[in-house]
Amino acid sequence: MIQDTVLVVTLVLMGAIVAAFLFVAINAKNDGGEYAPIQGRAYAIRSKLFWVLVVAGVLITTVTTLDLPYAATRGEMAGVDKQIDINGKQWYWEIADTSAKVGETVVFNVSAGDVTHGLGVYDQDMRIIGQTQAMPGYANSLKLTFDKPGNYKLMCMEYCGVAHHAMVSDFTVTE
Ligand SMILES: [Cu+2]
Repeated sequence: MIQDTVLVVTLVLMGAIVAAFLFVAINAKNDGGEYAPIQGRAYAIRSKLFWVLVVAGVLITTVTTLDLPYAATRGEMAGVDKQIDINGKQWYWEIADTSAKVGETVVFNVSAGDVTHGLGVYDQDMRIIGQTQAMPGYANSLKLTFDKPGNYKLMCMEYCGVAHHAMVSDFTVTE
């Protein structure tokens, strides 16, 4: 799971920062030595590190945003197996088709008939795999590929009135 990887990487990096602080704190007791040469070296490292971080930041941002499921909103329909219209209303979903096959790439064209709703798609472990706003007069397209069979849930993610919590529908993915 990507969340677990992110957690481990975060903990490792936090550990590295803590170790750096401890190293500085422990070594701060020695006040011997000239400050200027150390400062010179530190500034040289810092200016290199700055550019490393800039390049890393641009690369990481680019790579991690390429995979956002909103390509369909920009009209990119290559590799799409089916499109399903979904209309949110107080307090139910009108869904043109409630099933897909494993491996299929589906584009949900999401709109709303009264007030603003939010469509969240959850897998069988109740992990959210995609979401988009459902707005009257607009169609937002959410592109998802279903890798695992099972019973998925479509739930409203925007408070829309007293029965908001009841806006739950099933979506079945078969082998
Ligand atoms: Cu709602």
